[in-house]
Amino acid sequence: MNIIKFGGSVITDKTTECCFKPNITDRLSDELRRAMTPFILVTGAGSFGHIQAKKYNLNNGFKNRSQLIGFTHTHMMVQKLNSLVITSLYNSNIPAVGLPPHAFLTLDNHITTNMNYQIFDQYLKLGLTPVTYGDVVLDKKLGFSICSGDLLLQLLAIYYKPEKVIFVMDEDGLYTTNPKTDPNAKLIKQITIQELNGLSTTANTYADVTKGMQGKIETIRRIAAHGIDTYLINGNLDNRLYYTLLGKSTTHTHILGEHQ
Ligand code: IP8
Repeated sequence: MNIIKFGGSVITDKTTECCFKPNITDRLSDELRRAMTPFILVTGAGSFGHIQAKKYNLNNGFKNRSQLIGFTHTHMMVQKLNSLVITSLYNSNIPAVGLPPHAFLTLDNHITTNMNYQIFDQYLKLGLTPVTYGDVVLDKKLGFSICSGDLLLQLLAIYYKPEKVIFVMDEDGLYTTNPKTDPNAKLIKQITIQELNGLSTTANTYADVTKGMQGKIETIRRIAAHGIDTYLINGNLDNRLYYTLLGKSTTHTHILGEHQ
């Protein structure tokens, strides 16, 4: 089994509120269908969540009642994105089910306190692909806060110990420096966690409420510590996901899980 995250920057246009990318999502769904390997899908919120969560300052918790309508708006939009992704999978004949995080997980000052894995177990057993996503959730200390797709991916990876964790992003993988600003940036094909530690300070960062690339590296570290391999791939290009799923040679970054 594999655990895959469709990044918000791949399946949405992050510069325009609630702008879905149907063609890319449909092609990725088709690659998943062709690969014929069981998986859990997590999606980022992209422009269906980050713009709204920032506007209502949701990640810092409940401060006043005027945020509540922002909670609902953000929740509505990420749910809408989930429905668009499920529809895309459905059109590729992949039986899937949307699992909203606020219904199976709670946080306490951003830390997970309660996560219902049984709901994933049961759907997987039936042959249904769980599709979950970054959302606003209850937070014991803060009232509510953001649960990112990366946190979900990390929790699910540690629980299921998948063969591969795959981040589908809008770049070819991890670079030696920020490829958006440095023309000499070089793609890293394979890296150990020890090597990655030396790189983290130069990593690219995006204006996300959930920390972007910097947070992703922290997530990858935690996943690798459990001996799980992570791949960073470009979802904008044909067959990168398909070949990675099949273990065939393609362009990506492979972060090796730590094996004691
Ligand atoms: O895009 C963020 O999830 P992410 C969720 O995976 C919201 O960081 C609601 C902004």
